[in-house]
Amino acid sequence: MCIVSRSIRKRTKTLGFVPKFLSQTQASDLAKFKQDLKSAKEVVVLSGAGISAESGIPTFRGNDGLWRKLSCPDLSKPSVFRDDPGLVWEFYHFRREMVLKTKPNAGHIAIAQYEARHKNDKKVTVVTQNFDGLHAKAGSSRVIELHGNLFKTRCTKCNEVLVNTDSPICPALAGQGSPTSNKLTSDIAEKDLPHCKKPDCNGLLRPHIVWFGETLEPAIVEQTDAVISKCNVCLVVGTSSLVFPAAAYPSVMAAGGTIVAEFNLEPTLISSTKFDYYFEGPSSVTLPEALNE
Ligand code: BJW
Ligand code: ZN
Repeated sequence: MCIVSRSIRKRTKTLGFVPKFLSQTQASDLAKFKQDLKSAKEVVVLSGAGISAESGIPTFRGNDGLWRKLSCPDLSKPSVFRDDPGLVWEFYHFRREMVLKTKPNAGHIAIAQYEARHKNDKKVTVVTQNFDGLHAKAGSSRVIELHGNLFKTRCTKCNEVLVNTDSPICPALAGQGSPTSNKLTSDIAEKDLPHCKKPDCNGLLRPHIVWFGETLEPAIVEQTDAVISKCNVCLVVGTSSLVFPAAAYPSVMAAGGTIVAEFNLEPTLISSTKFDYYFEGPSSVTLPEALNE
């Protein structure tokens, strides 16, 4: 399958305006991108939910991104957890159980294999908005998780972060969290939800996920700033580029001279103005084509 690509940097620079998307397939852009990648020493893959869609995990803003008719901004707020932690835990229990059954797809694997092939001549870092752990499962060794991880908990009292892959995470959640139920409140009592095991704490645990209005972990932001400031080529994969600060990184990199290539099913709002390359199609197809030498 040949991927549709559009090279836009030269035109925006010389003409001073953004042309309409070019209509014909330009296979030569793929060759040019591969040439750019060849000379890169530091490569960043900035990924979003689209890369995991073909592993069976719904995207946030796609057609199947609703849970009980609620969208991600309806649920991903600290106030919702304060009001009904049981409801939020049901939502995360459903997602944990679903993700436990998934596997990395050809897109995740192409990135991990590219890193392995270039372990002596390039630094490849994945900066992901996803919290499904599939990049690490595929074998990527440098993964920065901007928005946390479904299989980590954080104590609301002592802030301890722990990995937890228990299924279910607590007995009260067994069989709960159906996405098709009409219930918008939970019957699960707070005392039956996961709690901190430190005897002197016993605080309520929450998913270690960054919700809207919460700041990203300072150490994560620092690590990300360090890799994006040195990056030569960035692949922006499967993100709508609507959520900040992640949405700002490609523009920051492009402004600093990084070559930026977008891989998506459809152009995003910023792709026509900010990026050098646009490769259209499912990332399980476009990434192997772009990364396999
Ligand atoms: C495929 C494909 C295939 C499909 N192949 N492609 C500056 C301006 C305006 C607002 C703000 C700002 N700075 C901060 C804010 C507020 C807010 C924000 O960004 N709001 C916007 C919505 C406007 N940001 C925050 O609150 C952040 N905190 C912060 O900045 O703190 C400081 C601060 C606070 C308040 C004010 C100002 C400063 C935290 C954001 C945390 C987001 N967390 C979530 C949690 C979800 C929880 C859950 O569901 O469990 O993270 S939101 C959700 O969106 C999730 C994702 O990681 C994130 C990004 O989504 P993503 O990955 O892009 O997915 P989709 O679904 O949107 O797109 C999928 C794409 O894939 C599409 O393009 C498809 O076409 C494509 N695709 N199949 C290739 N096979
Ligand atoms: Zn604790």
